[in-house]
Amino acid sequence: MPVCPKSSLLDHVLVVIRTGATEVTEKLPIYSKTILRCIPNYVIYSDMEEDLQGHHIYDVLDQVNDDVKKCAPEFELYEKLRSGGRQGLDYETTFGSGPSGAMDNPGWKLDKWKFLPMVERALQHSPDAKWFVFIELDTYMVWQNMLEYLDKFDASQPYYIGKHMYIGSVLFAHGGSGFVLSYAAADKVSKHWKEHQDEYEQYTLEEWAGDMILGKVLEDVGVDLFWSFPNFQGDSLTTIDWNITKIDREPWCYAPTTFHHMITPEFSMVWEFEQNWLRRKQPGASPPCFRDIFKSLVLPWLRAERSDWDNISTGSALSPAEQEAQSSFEKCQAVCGMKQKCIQFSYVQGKCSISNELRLGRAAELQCLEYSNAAGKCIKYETAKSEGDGNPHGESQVRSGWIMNRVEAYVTKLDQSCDGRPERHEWVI
Ligand SMILES: *[C@@H]1O[C@H](CO)[C@@H](O)[C@H](O)[C@H]1NC(C)=O
Ligand SMILES: *[C@H]1O[C@H](CO)[C@@H](O)[C@H](O)[C@H]1NC(C)=O
Repeated sequence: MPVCPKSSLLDHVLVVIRTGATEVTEKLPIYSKTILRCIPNYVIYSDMEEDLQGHHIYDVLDQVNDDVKKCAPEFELYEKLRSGGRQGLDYETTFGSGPSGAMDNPGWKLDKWKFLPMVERALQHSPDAKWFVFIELDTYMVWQNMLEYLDKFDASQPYYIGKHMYIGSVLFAHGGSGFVLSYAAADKVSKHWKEHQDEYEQYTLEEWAGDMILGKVLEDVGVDLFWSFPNFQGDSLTTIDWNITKIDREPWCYAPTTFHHMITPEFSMVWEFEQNWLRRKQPGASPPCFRDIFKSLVLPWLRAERSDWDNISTGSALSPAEQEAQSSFEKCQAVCGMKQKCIQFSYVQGKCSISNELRLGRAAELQCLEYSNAAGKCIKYETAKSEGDGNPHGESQVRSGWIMNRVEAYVTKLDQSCDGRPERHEWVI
């Protein structure tokens, strides 16, 4: 049995999971094995109604006007799903294609239509809830932190809480990072949407991001976004820069409620970490912060050299004098060592990359040259030059390394930045 967090809010939060038929079979199993086990009230909204792996999944698009369904091309997928289910879909429809990956998956294009009906449905589903937490299947939610965080707000007020983002002049909470509406805010959105459904459907036809469309409605009803970075943030365990700084806040001393773009092994790692934390937790103890997660799950993996490992950074350019670094792992390491701020590097046959940012990265056979945050994955790999030397663990494998004394100094410096503060510093409130 898992250890689950205790909170007086436990029965007053509805967790709303937004997904699509093209991804749900692959992503639901790890969700069920981990975080869903501790969430008493949740609901799953999708573009197709079905019973799957013991869960009922709702079609949240059934309220979209029929005229829209006829004229918006992305509803072709919806109609296909309604008539033939998932079986009839081809590979490209399911996974998308092209460099941006997920971005041109028809399932993703359909996604923007779910946001407004989803709020209304969630209210109907749990009319007594105080809070509605909206996440996606690749969002890992640190449930104990979410509960503790929400407890700091007055649920009777209209609240819209999340990681800030802009498209044009519209400010909104980024969907993949997770966001929260209090009952009062959700109720305003729902009422306003019902009165202006045609206008917002027209707006949705013209725009591409559902989280932004919802942000527009919140703006229209006069509910401001509460900027909660880094309690909400958009990176995964392995791709986050552990000192990423936005709106003058460094994550280290804060408690995360979400990680985004999380893959199955990362779900397992953070879940195990949370379980251990909850088992040892004393009443009133501080919540797990970024620094605690770093020390348990990242630091033990860092070393001077790791084979078949890609730290996933874009790196800074090497000067002509440093081109020699391209000739071997050791020379690459030496160049990083000579640059004062360089903390990690990676090497694959003929290509050295260095970086001042600390990221864990992932086991990999190929070196990632371009990582897309939007797609949540590497979009350009270095193709290993095959020299036909018959050595599968030779120079064509990517290797990474960290400058370990700098990692130590990095941790010390960031720790001091938390410990030097007079008050508790885990939450943006
Ligand atoms: C973390 O980032 C901040 C802001 O960019 C910078 O001032 C600080 O030196 C960085 N800390 C470390 C340990 O690199
Ligand atoms: C990590 O590896 C990538 C290549 O995979 C490289 O471009 C980058 O510079 C390395 N990052 C760091 C921080 O060393």
